[in-house]
Formats: sequence, C-alpha cells, structure tokens
Amino acid sequence: MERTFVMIKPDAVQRGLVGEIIQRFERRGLKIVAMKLVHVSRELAEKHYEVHKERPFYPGLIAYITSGPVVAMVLEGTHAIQAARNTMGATNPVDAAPGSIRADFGLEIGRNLVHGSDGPETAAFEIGLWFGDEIPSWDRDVDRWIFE
Ligand code: IDP
Ligand code: MG
Repeated sequence: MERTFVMIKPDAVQRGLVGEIIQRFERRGLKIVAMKLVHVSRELAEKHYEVHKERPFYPGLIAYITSGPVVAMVLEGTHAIQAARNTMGATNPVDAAPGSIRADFGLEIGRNLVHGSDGPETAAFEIGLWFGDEIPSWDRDVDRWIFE
C-alpha cells in the first residue's frame, strides 16, 4: 500500500481548518498512519524545501512554513500520492479544481493551505525526514469496503 506525506500549513491551522482538511482525506479512504502538530524549525523547513532553494519565492516560503504550527501526517492507501495531490488541488488555488482543498479555501499560491508529496521518492524522503523510518500500519475495519 502506498504512503504519502501531507502537511496542513500554518495558514490552515490558524484559520481553524485542520479538522475540515483531515476529514476530506479521511472520507476519501486514505488511512492516517502517523500525525503530529509541529513547530517547524528553520532547519527542518530548509531540508523539506531544499529542492526550491534557488527559487525567488524560497525566502518567503521558509518564512511562511515556520510562521506557526503545522500538522504533519502520513496517509496510506491505493495511489495515496496522486489521490492526496488531487484532493489538495493545483499549487495555485486560482487554478485548482472546484471541490479541492486549495480551491475551496484559498486564493493565493503563497497561502495554499496544504502540502503533499509529489512522487514516490519525495514521499519516502519526506516521511523519513518528519517521522523516521518505523511507522506501523493498522487494521481498519472498513478497509475491505475501500480497498478491493
Ligand atoms: P506543490 O506544493 O503543489 O508541490 P511546489 O511547486 O512544490 O508546489 O511549491 C512548493 C510550495 O511553494 C507551494 O505549495 C507554495 O506554497 C510555494 N510556492 C510555489 N510557487 C510559488 C510562487 O510562485 N510564489 C509563492 N509561493 C510559491
Ligand atoms: Mg512540491
């Protein structure tokens, strides 16, 4: 079963959208296998967004992600990476499909509420960075009604 790393960003935490956002992933059938509220250090933020360090928006991005607590989680399920990305919507909320988190709650790319890993290698790196290597799964009684 595939796993992905998802983070509810500081704007969404400040706006009281944690429950709303988790509910969307949960309802879809993705299983929460790890979750915590984190006061993100500059060091962690820089490691997480290392791939963007030469981009013009990078300083603002680091300031944004360290500006308040985030909720970090690992979600498990069939096609978890792509499913979570689609539930989040396009990076820029103005381009995101209606019904996605970013479209329903956001207007600007620099306040886009959520992060999700963009591929298997990124997911493995981000899960290890935020949670370490030993995350157990668990048996959910409804699994057979969600996974064929
Ligand atoms: P993603 O979050 O959809 O994977 P990325 O291109 O990986 O998008 O960018 C990482 C994050 O950096 C975005 O979610 C957004 O918060 C921020 N970001 C990306 N491009 C811009 C920009 O042009 N201006 C401001 N922030 C940006
Ligand atoms: Mg990305």
